Amino acid sequence: MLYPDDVCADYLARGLWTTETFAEFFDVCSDRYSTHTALVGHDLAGTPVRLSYTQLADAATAAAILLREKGVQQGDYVLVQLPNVVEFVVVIGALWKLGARPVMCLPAHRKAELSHFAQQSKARMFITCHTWAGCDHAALAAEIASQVEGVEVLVLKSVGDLQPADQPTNTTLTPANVSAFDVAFLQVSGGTTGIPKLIPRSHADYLYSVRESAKICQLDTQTKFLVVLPVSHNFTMSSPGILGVFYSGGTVVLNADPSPSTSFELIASERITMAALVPPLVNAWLMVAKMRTPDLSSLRMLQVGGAKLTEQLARRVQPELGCRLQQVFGMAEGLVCYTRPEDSEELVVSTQGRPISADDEIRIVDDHDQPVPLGQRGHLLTRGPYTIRGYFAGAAPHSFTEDGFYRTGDIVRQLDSGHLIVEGRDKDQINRGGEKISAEEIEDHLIAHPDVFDAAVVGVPDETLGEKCCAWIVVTHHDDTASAKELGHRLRQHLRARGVAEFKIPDFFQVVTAFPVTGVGKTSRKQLRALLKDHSST
Ligand code: AMP
Ligand code: DBH
Repeated sequence: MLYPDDVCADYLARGLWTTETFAEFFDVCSDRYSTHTALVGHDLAGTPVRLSYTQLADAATAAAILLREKGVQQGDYVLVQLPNVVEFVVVIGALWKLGARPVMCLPAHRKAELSHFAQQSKARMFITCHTWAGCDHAALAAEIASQVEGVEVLVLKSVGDLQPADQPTNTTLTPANVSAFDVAFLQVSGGTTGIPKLIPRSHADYLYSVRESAKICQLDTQTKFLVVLPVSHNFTMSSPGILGVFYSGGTVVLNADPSPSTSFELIASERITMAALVPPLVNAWLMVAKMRTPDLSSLRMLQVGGAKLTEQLARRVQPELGCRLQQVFGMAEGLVCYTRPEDSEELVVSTQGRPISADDEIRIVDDHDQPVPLGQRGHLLTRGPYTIRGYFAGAAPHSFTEDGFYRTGDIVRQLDSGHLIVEGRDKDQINRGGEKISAEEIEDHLIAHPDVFDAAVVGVPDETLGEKCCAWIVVTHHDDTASAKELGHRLRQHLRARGVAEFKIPDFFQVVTAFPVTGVGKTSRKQLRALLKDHSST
């Protein structure tokens, strides 16, 4: 069990949690909203698709039968790496119907991340597509399958591939005997340690956050939600995301192309009411909106999260896009904070919102885990009805306190109203426009190169992305003839060859003969990073 028994019993007794599983959740939604449009988008072949709740449920049932024929069983982990296409929703619905567990890979993940996820989860299958956005995902999946025992590959070309060849006459599936307190799927973490971590989320905890999020965001059957960020990301899935929309009977519109103009066309043609973005995309939307004056009259709420939104950008959203802003500060590990529709303009532009639930326990502490006075900056620790108590397979135990609080790695301060302001972070992570990069992970890859004696990866401020990534390198043999540019080129190729996701490849390389040492002469990587961060930003 993911949460202690007494905690499960308490959340259940108080009605926060229910025993509903995702399979039941999908059935309830399709019964309740049957003919209403659930999903609009394209399939992998580029064919436009519109599915009602009943049609989506039927497609998921058919896909479940197909996947069962291909050997997927209850409890199996299945890597799913798909862009924003209808197949993604059909596949996860199918897996849940079987009581199997999707592993929510991002399209940007490459060999290094995917093989780790496959190994860790002992995945049964890897479901992906052919070439998408220049990446041959089928080849990638084949490579993973050749390295990790027991992984079958299923490459989809269109939504039709999810229909079994002979549709059995009795298409009902035996409901899987699944506990709502058990793992429903694995989210993936941006990570701060050498390897990205898998995040086990249960049916009960996740669906609780989905129901509460849908209420907070006032979703209903009229909601039309535009998905621009990767659909498998925790923000897009659950805050309130596609699941919140399905719970409320609204319509999910998938955009497979993140360019602002495509989004603007969809907002106008589908009468979109809500969209979710990371800060750099807000910037892009504001720029293009100025030039093109699109029809955004249906858009009521623009959610922004994943990285800190500057107050300057936040103030421009309502006047320039004509919709309300909602800041969302969340994490795949659990805790999600929202500014509320009823909050004052000041709170909306200057805070990252307050937690979903009165049962979210927030501790803001100093370096010795002692609480700081209200209003002062400190490390954010949290525990509650939808925050994990541990990573998959017990990884990174130090990310949790003995009494089960998750150490978020964020530095925050809290206002009397409960709203949090994200002031910085204490984790070795770079947040590149919402995409998280573990410094240690990239350093480990760099150090494996023969020319690299030592490496330290730090974030440098960037106007558009918030931060970019800079790798400081001490070379093994200093060679005056080889320029930093050449070395940077070699190291980029080295990282790509090791299968590191493109967004994690440093934007800049700096070559030095030795790393500076701190006042006390220590050269721990953590201190080095702090020191180099100062150098990089001056
Ligand atoms: P992950 O644990 O990979 O899901 O990433 C979650 C992290 O993203 C949080 O711990 C924050 O560091 C960062 N984050 C998410 N939303 C915001 C936001 N609205 N403002 C600032 N940082 C954010
Ligand atoms: O960055 C995140 O991981 C995130 C941001 C907003 C998240 O997981 C969420 C909302 O649920």
